[in-house]
Amino acid sequence: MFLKSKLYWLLCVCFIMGLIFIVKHAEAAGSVVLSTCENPYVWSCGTPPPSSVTITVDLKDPVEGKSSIRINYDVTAGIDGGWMYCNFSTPANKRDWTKYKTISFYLKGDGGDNGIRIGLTDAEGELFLSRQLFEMKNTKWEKYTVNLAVDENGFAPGPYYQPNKEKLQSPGVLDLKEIKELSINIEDNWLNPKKGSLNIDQLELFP
Ligand SMILES: [Ca+2]
Ligand SMILES: [Ca+2]
Repeated sequence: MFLKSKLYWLLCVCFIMGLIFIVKHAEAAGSVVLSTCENPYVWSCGTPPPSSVTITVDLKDPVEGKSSIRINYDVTAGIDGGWMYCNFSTPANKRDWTKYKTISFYLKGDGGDNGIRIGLTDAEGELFLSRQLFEMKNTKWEKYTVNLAVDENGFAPGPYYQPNKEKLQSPGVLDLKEIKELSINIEDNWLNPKKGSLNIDQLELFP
């Protein structure tokens, strides 16, 4: 009897663990990796001279694979105190994100006072920025997750680069059907120096 009940409970535990494994596995299978950050050429960056921004692969200490993407920026001497932009053109370009609820990525800062916001441009050209400012004070890898929605843990309409609202079909609505662009937007602390570096790795969408 004792042996029988022991076997029963053992089978129960195995069954539950099996279920947990299947559920976890199913979730992982439903995610999609946007970038493993092994190839710098799918990223494009711009800033007016004499400011500068460069994108390279960093082989030291990646989260996944062989490398992460490293962005070095110096916008100290730029127009209006500097401007920079860094966008991820493919494979985000016109991709249907409607199946996904969150985006995650790994970020490592340089200890400086600046931060980034993740930006999404929808099919109508509307720019949305993550409400959370991801600070560069943290010099260790950290995983961040953002809701793919206009809400407090997600995005808000960006304050600049917006198309004419009257011509839009869904102003203020983040339409995930054709995401044109994923961007990294440096936000400075309004003090000098407006320069530094950051590393980013493993951008992924989750259902
Ligand atoms: Ca990588
Ligand atoms: Ca819209």
